Amino acid sequence: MAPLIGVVMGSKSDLETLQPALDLLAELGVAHEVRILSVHRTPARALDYAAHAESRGLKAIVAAAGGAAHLPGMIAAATLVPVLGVPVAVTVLNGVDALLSIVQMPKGVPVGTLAIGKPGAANAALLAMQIVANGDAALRERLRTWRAARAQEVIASDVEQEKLNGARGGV
Ligand code: RP5
Repeated sequence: MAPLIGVVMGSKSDLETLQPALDLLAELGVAHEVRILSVHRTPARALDYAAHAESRGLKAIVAAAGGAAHLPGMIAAATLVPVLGVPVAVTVLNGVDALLSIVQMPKGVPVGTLAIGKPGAANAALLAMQIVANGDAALRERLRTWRAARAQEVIASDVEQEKLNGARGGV
């Protein structure tokens, strides 16, 4: 099946950070592809990918990078497919450098910026799927079920905690 979501990163070393995104895309059954594209080491390949994203049918691109982190912005500059940026913590600045780089896109070329690291990667995948779900009712229902299950986990923890409180005769 043709990919609907592209997951791109500046280096193979970013892959571990992106794993939660890939796991969610697989769990929710959304066709996706993974590419290693560096805008400072392989600029032509990165821009070619962005230039053909729309015609290839991609509906959203998750773009992750660390350090100066210009990949999401450069991809966004070459396509109208929504780009969701994930800052990766790889330098002594622990991802704050990448966060500021990605979030501070100048007016006119937006990059939706998520949190640093694995939580941001997971949320980027969820947001990308929510974009796809605008035209896919079945996917929207899978996302609804997934989110309800997360709520159920918290409720189960709270019920367990209430039992402990009761056993102690109150906190
Ligand atoms: C960025 O530089 C990449 O996104 C990666 O986070 C960082 C380090 O890359 P490697 O030196 O591990 O290839 O472009």
